[in-house]
Amino acid sequence: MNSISRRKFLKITGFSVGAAAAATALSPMIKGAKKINKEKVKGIQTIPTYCDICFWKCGAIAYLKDGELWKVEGHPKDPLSKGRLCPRGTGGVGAVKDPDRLRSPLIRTRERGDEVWKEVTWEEALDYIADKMKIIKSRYGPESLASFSHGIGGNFIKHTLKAYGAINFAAPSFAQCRGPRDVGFELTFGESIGSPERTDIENSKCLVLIGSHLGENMHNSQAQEFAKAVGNNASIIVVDPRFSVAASKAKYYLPIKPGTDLALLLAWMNVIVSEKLYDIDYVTSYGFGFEQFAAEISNFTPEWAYPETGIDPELIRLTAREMTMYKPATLVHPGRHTTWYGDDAQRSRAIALLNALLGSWGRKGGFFYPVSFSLPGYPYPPYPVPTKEKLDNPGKKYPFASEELTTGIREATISGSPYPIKGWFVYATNLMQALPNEEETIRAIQNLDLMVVVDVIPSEIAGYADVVLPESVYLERYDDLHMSSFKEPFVGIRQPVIESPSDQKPNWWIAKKLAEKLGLGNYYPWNHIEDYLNHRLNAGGLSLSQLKKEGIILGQKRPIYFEEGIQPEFFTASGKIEFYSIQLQQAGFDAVPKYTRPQQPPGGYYRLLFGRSPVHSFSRTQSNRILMDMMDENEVWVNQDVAKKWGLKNSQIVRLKNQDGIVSNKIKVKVTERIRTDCVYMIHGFGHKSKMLKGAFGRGASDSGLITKYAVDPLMGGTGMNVNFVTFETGV
Ligand SMILES: Nc1nc2c(c(=O)[nH]1)N[C@H]1C(S)=C(S)[C@@H](COP(=O)(O)OP(=O)(O)OC[C@H]3O[C@@H](n4cnc5c(=O)[nH]c(N)nc54)[C@H](O)[C@@H]3O)O[C@H]1N2
Ligand SMILES: Nc1nc2c(c(=O)[nH]1)N[C@H]1C(S)=C(S)[C@@H](COP(=O)(O)OP(=O)(O)OC[C@H]3O[C@@H](n4cnc5c(=O)[nH]c(N)nc54)[C@H](O)[C@@H]3O)O[C@H]1N2
Ligand code: SF4
Ligand SMILES: [Mo]
Repeated sequence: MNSISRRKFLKITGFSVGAAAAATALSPMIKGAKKINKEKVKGIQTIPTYCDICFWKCGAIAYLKDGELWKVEGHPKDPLSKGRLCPRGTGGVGAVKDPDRLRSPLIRTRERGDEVWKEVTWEEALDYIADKMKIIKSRYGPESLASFSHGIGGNFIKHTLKAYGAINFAAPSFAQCRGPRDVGFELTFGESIGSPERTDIENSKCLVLIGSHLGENMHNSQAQEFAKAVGNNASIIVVDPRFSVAASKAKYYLPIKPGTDLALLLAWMNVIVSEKLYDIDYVTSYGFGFEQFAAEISNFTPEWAYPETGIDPELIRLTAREMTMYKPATLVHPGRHTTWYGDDAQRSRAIALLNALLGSWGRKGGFFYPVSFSLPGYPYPPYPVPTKEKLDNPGKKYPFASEELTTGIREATISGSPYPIKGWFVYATNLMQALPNEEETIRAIQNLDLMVVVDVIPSEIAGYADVVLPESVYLERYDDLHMSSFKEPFVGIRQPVIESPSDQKPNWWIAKKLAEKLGLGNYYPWNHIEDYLNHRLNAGGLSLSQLKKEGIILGQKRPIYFEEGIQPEFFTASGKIEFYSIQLQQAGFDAVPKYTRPQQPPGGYYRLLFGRSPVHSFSRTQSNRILMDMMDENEVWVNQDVAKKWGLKNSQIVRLKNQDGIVSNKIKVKVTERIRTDCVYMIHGFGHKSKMLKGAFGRGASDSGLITKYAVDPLMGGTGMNVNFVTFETGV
């Protein structure tokens, strides 16, 4: 542990006991996990790699003891992990030994969704897929095969599909996650936030968290930097209908009425502008349309916002002034999972504008300018020229969508318009849990001639596949080079630490073999991924053997703030920070964000909110036995007054029923003062329906199942999912 003690770090997670227990629970060796060369080396071996339990990609060091996988720790040289993994990364070794893992390729023998399979060889599985892909290409054209993937592991699969002629690719990280935020910031500063986020939390003197539940949201660097900021006595302001772990560290906690954040943001800006507390030099030098903006927000006083948000006008004034006291080292965190209410890109734009008033963009303690290592791509032959356009956003219905829309591809698959989609190739994304309205996803799948899923466990989406391909987990494989943009440039490697226990294969092998079967072998001029990696590294004067040994190679540090010499440059239409957006106005949207009151729950119903557990990732870790030991089901948080009204006791088992009559699995009630009376809250990712996922099946309830309704963001097509209401069924 460097700058902060492990104890303090765990404390920030709000999971001190459990996470500490995880660290000790790891000591027993993971039996059956073979080491990479067959004869067992006595003693301790260390092999650097990077974590894949979530998409943060922390640099890690895997330890083998007498040839058996023992534990994984953070890589001290890695700018993201700084030598420490989060509880999920530490428990990542449990993914290797998950008894529910997929072991061999499977072909469906009954209806889609029945989960009845025959085991086949890789030859049979890939021949089956290649034959169907050839038929789709000849009947409909290669554009009619769409692909969904999430994470770096999808790179080679995408390469094969692009070589085949596919053009429709999407990930849930845009329309179900950070899309609105990135669009809101692009429209304002001309650049997006990116992942890992360009937020300089550790140097913030005042940190404003709007929903961002850092400490439960365990993105490692952010959680560590948050611990640092707390340690430095930064002033923390948390806005959340639920008293989160972050709220427990806050100087000011604002228990906002869900869905009204835009009203609060407008009122904060109203105070800052009317009291002339903004960074006048910054706004004058870099701002565009400030006068019009100031005029538009002049009516949105704290008194106006009070009945909307439930936040006392004096508290709004106090917190607005607090932010300006520390400017420009005040960071209003842009959030990440921002698909909430359908007005999300405009809410994110309001967050961007508030930061602009505080002068935090490009400044220390605000938003830094990320830097990255750069290596040329592998020189492949060009991909075929498409004859059709992408179909996820026909006619630019969502004019500001800057990435592809998963839900757009789903819609086109259902309607067959603008052209039919006949195949889905799904890599590492559990669409049944990630997309809202599961029934629509099933309807789309029923229109397909081919549905392939590459996964490590039998997820819900795998249950709907024609062919399931079992992948080696991250500790058993190579992946592409890791060169995220962050505070300093670096290149990291993922390399096999142990062998796969059964017939699982890495994505690069699957992608290359499939390409060969499709007659596209010329797109893989290399024999083994090591040749590919070495080729790319050599182009930058590095070598694979060096990177395999060191795990991380750092590049030259470069300036990341205006103060350090970064030239302020804004890639917006006006070349300035757009307080007033002519682009939005011309497209028929509000040039300055406006607030619309969200629909309220009917009597006896509560808004369904959801978030993260510090010890799980989405719907992917619930069968990991080490992480299960810390949390094996979710609970529904219910305010104590609401519980009283319904006669609910702590740990009582209920079902939740939503506005459309959908009823959840059984779930335990957590009676608490820590949430408002108009909403309930649960951790996402539980309530698995896949029978083959024995460890997680039926444990807890699924928020995804209850999200039948969603509000589409008119600017960029994101799916706001906080618009569902639930009531209790107690007679269970
Ligand atoms: N209801 C609801 N929906 C949500 C969210 C929510 O909170 N609630 N969150 C949204 C957000 S923010 C995001 S980013 C998305 C996330 O959406 P996804 O990225 O789809 O997340 P998961 O549900 O974990 O699905 C990941 C899948 O990849 C598989 N997998 C894990 N490791 C590997 C591997 O090494 N190789 C392969 N081939 N497969 C692997 C897992 O078993 C799992 O089936 O979901 C979004 N949707
Ligand atoms: N441990 C762990 N960490 C993760 C992940 C994981 O799976 N596991 N996933 C990662 C990913 S991809 C993402 S996108 C992030 C998601 O994490 P974040 O972006 O931090 O948070 P959200 O999921 O948007 O929001 C959840 C919080 O918002 C609050 N909230 C709900 N409605 C409202 C509202 O109307 N107003 C306000 N102000 N607050 C509201 C909830 O009470 C909750 O505290 O987490 C990342 N970190
Ligand atoms: S944040 Fe945690 S789970 Fe995600 S990559 Fe880092 S250590 Fe792994
Ligand atoms: Mo996300």
